[in-house]
Amino acid sequence: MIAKNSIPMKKSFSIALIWTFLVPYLVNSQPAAQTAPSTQWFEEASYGLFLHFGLYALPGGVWQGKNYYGCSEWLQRRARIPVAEYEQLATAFNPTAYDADAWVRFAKDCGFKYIVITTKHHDGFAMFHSKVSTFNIVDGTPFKRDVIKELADACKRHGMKLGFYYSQSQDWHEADAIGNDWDFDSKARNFQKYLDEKCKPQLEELLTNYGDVAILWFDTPQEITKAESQQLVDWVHQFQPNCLTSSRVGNGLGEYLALQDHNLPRNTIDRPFEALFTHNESWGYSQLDKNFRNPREILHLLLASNSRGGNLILNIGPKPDGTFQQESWDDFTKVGEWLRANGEAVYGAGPSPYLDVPWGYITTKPDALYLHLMEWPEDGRLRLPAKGITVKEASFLASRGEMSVTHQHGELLFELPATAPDGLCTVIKVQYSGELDAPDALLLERQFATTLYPEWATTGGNASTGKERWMEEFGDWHYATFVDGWRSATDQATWTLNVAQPGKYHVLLNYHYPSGQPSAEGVIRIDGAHALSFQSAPTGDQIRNFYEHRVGTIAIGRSGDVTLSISPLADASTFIKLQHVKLVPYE
Ligand code: FHN
Repeated sequence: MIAKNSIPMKKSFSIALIWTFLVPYLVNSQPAAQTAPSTQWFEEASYGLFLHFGLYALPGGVWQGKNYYGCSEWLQRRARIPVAEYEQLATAFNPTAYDADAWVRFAKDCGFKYIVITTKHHDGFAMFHSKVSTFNIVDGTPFKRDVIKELADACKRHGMKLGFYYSQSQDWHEADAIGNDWDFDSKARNFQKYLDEKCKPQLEELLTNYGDVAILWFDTPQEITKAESQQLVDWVHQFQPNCLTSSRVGNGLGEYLALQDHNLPRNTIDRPFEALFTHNESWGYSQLDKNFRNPREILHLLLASNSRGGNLILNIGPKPDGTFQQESWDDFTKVGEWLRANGEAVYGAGPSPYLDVPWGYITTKPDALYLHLMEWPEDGRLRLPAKGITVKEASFLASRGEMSVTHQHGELLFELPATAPDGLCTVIKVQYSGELDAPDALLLERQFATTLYPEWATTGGNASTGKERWMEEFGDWHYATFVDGWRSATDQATWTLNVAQPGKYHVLLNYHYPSGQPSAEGVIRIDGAHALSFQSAPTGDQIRNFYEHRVGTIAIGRSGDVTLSISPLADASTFIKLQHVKLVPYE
């Protein structure tokens, strides 16, 4: 049940009066005790649609004949467009093909359970009818329609939850907000004035004029203090106690965690969270960005998020006419078709109890495992260590067909057809009784490559795990976790493998090792015994320069839990920055 112990403030005065007379009182008074809103619906939703729609769609990444690759919604800042000039975009913004009902029907068909739309991005333009600033879609454009109102009404009609993205710190239109250092002098900034006179009044409008708001999706909490973040959370809950706030309100607040852009977790996160990706690379529509993720890649993102206990929110930047690009229409629809047949394994499903499986992902419900096979075993045999349970039934979720499954020595063995029943990803539902005891090790199979990531390693000595990020285009963040810091022969990273049967594997090391230094030599040990020595090659100096180097072959001579460790061969001044190890079956 969701607690409703805070009563929304009635709007009986004009906003101007409220701000003149009540602000000092509201700012100084203690917020009413709040019960945190329930995240239950969010955790069950699993899949959300993000929409970055705004004036930036019009230039779509091109300004005065120059191409700005990457995030189109940052165009004003990247091209240092003066406010007065940027405002002119509004006079041409006329998305006459916008059809909120069609958007929401599309979202439903594609399997999204909530939508979050930009109501005001960093450029400061309100996509709703705001009385606080005329820099809004109704007062400032020939379109004159309230995009957010139409979407809110359509969501209500179709039973779709709706959240509002609102850039609380950056507002390049305002001298007192953060971000515009080409028009304004940041030293003269009065941030609290901006909070009081634009940010909070606009939030109040959003929270009082558009019905139930599921999420207030704050973003880029730059330079904001904890007290200011808290003000915003309290402000939201004062009007809508059930509205969730994203962690990007800043300073560790917010009811759920929005991960970094374009970043997936490798381990289960014990807190409601959302991974966020765009369909291509820009969040807003860009004429230049054709780097779309295909349906299979989208499904990987969804299942990688779900199997670690969180949601995926996937973004479209609508075109300036108010429609979606055909690629998004087609690709999201295909994922939606898959979800129609397999949604039981996604919506409301819990995280995997396994560290990792090499063929796909696992999600769970009470007394059921859902095995998402993104790769299909060539010989039709699949094993899953699963102690402590009795299988009641195993079947393909989409086709409902049953299969042969035996349970021996704590392992389930599935006999599967030669080809996957569902090309995109076949789900096997395993219903069981008992208490599942999943191995705390990575499965090493004779039919699949297994990748050992730093997040699953135990490091010893000076070796430690870290993370780097970089951009190829502006704003398209890429991440690499790695093991680094190892310099002595006793420093190491170790993975535990659950091995099905003895076998030989190619070893591919993916690492970064800048040129201009002596080659690094390392050793791979199996169960502590020397298995392979290797020498590094230079990879290039940029942190994005990782090289997948096949360094040799190892034999694993027994089944059961086996350790694989890597160390420098001898004490040295440098060693590789290791992104992952891939073991590829030799035969
Ligand atoms: O700067 C924004 C960006 O434009 C986009 O809105 C993303 C979405 O998560 N958030 C910020 C960068 O993290």
